[in-house]
Amino acid sequence: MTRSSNLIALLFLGVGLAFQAGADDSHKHHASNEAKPAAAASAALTDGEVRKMDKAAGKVTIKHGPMPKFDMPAMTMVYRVKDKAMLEQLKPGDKIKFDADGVGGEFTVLRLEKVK
Ligand SMILES: [Cu+2]
Repeated sequence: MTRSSNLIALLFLGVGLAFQAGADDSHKHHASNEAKPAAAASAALTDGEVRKMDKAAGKVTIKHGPMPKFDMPAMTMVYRVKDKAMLEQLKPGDKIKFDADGVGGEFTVLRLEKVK
């Protein structure tokens, strides 16, 4: 009799813990959502120099500095741009700072600032 009442007590304890775990999960989820913008904002921009643009294709060739994010040394390479309008302000030789990411398997410039 004592054993079975202990078992019932344990079952209740178990249910209580399950409820608590559920509450904790939603809290964590909320917290990680809040952390996202901070991580994006802290992403460093990479230095680069525009070599040439292909406005029709929405691509730009950039001679860029090291990109630790991609484990990439300094090099010259072609990037797709997120928005073709980003190319309107550029001309070969422009110094820029930019952020890129892999989008659909292609390195894509998400953000670009001219350096004066
Ligand atoms: Cu590169």
